[in-house]
Amino acid sequence: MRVGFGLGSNIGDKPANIRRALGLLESREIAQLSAVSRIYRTPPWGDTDQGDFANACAIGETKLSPYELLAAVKKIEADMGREPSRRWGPRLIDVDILFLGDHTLDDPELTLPHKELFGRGFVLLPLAEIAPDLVLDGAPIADALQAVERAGVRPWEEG
Ligand code: PH2
Ligand code: MG
Ligand code: MG
Repeated sequence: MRVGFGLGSNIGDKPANIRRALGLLESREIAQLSAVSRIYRTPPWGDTDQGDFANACAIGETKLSPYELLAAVKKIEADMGREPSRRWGPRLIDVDILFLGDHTLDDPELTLPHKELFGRGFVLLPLAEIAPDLVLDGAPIADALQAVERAGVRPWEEG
């Protein structure tokens, strides 16, 4: 089944953390990735009292069920050394499941598609880069991207 991931980091070597998590998604056979976006530098959203994030998105194929997938990404976060923080606070690595096929799920543990996806330029821009024709919950990603605030979201290299 097709799966989309959103990755974020704002502690340590941020791009390296993103790349390591992407490598673990593949080496642990959680998903076979078919497209990975560039890494973007993004202003902190939701809680602005912290450093910029590195963000990226990836798309692939998985055989795992929603909750197996959730456990697997949580294990990557824990194994990489993520420590508990405040809501929307600093994190070494965050691996979010953005969508899984056409699954819709509204559970405190897991919402599919990801509940805040449509409000977040730091997710929509990298996702649209690799899946410009994606439609989620009936909403074309291109339309969502037009509507969202995405000031300051830029490729990492631009500094
Ligand atoms: N993640 C959050 C809260 N705020 N801001 C940016 N720029 N990037 C993130 O990945 C991010 C955030 C909680 O998941
Ligand atoms: Mg997140
Ligand atoms: Mg998360």
